[in-house]
Amino acid sequence: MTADYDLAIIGAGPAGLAAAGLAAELGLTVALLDEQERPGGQIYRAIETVGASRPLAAKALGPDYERGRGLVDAMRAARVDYLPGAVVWNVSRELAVNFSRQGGSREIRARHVLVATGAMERPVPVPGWTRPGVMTVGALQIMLKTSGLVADGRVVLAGSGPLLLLLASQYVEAGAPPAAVVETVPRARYVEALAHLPKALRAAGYLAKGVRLMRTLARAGVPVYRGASDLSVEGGERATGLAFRQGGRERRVEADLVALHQGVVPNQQITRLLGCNHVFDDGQRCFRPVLDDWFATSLDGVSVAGDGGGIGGAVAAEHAGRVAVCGIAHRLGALSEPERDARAAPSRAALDRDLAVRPFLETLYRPPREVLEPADDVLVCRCEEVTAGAVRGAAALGCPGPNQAKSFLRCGMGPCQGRVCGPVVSEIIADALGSDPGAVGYYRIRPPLKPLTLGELAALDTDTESGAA
Ligand SMILES: Cc1cc2nc3c(=O)[nH]c(=O)nc-3n(C[C@H](O)[C@@H](O)[C@H](O)COP(=O)(O)OP(=O)(O)OC[C@H]3O[C@@H](n4cnc5c(N)ncnc54)[C@H](O)[C@@H]3O)c2cc1C
Repeated sequence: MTADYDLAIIGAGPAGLAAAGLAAELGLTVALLDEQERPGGQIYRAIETVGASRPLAAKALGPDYERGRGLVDAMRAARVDYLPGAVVWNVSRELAVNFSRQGGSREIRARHVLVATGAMERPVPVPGWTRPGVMTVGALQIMLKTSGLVADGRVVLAGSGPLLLLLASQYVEAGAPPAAVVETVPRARYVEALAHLPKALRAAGYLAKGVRLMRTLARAGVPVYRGASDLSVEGGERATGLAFRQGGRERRVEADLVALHQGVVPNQQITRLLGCNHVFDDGQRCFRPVLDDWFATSLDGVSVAGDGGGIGGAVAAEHAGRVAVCGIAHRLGALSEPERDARAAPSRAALDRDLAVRPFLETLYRPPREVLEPADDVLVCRCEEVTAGAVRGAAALGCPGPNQAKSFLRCGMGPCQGRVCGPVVSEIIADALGSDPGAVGYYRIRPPLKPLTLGELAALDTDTESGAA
């Protein structure tokens, strides 16, 4: 089988952009595919358009956002076949990549595939989370970046993680301070996280940024409720408030919109589809693909860089993209072993420095049990309307894992293909069986990864021997 490209990169966030630029510089032929219409990924979403058309959003998004401009400009200047609006719905073990674009479907073949598909927000299945008027914090940030929009009315942000505080402060800068921030980090967790502080100081910039964000909220007079638990979105046809417990007291804040967040987890759809080995990372409380020192997976010819390989943040994603490309270029014969090592050394050192803050953050922001194992009447699979109780019931009947739960309940079989409920279904079954998610496993993922019309499928332009669909 002849390849169209040396390297196909899926995802044009910091990992994919940095990888594409370096790969082209090393003489590899590169295709860079992303379902978004513009490069930048999650963090640098709309970076090319935001300044000119939405100056307010640009100011609100802050200096870290600006870092993306250099990455995007370098990719644009490099010899890279950049394919925006390309939704990848299948990758075969023979390294054929199928994607929908402009109403049709295409296939490209590569000698190596780099998966740089980033992270997704962890589901936050608290009572009432499916009511109209509830969104995720990430979704609010997407509105701000792509359209310069802030939500109307009283916005309450609830949960934990750096993105929660970041968006709250971006809302302040945009002139729309949230009505309240409700943080679920227990007080004891701060003490526990202190053990990791000396190491975290190697990446002190992140700690300073956290302090800055909190100061911004304090200056704007945003009420911050700390140590909250038992979150529940109240309302009838739509959300009207958020109830929670704090310091042994029941509390309630009025809201027109509640935005929930409990950190992000790797997007593992493509590596699962390819049958790569995965491991459950207890520190990050999520599955991630098993990777070697060069970010290669267990399947020859497939690597992963960025948050898709384990959560490290945007700057780490960029460095990982470059290290991965050095490994790929060596595998494809474009770099000798000493050249590979020398070329990767600065990025590897920067990556190590940047990741030093992770144990601190992971300890502080470990998701609470009430989100990992929600109450029986809470919906966990929104597509097929399956509750946590139904999943527990299936486990009690002998269902040993998420794939069997699919046949019992259809959970994970809707349009999102388990992306939303996957992490929580594994947690619930593991807890019900007195096991751990690593042992009960995760959904088996099948193509198409994303909804695909028959017209797009019929238009598939391919001459593969293996067959694409
Ligand atoms: C909603 C959201 C907002 C975030 N905002 C911030 C922030 O403001 N600041 C911060 O520090 N961190 C933020 N993060 C964390 C963030 O993911 C960064 O750590 C960083 O963007 C990771 O870079 P990456 O290159 O690994 O992936 P990403 O930047 O996520 O890029 C992955 C790209 O892959 C594309 N992709 C995924 N699946 C497919 C497919 N099947 N076909 C085609 N393309 C695909 C996506 O469209 C995306 O552009 C956010 C995360 C989320 C989920």
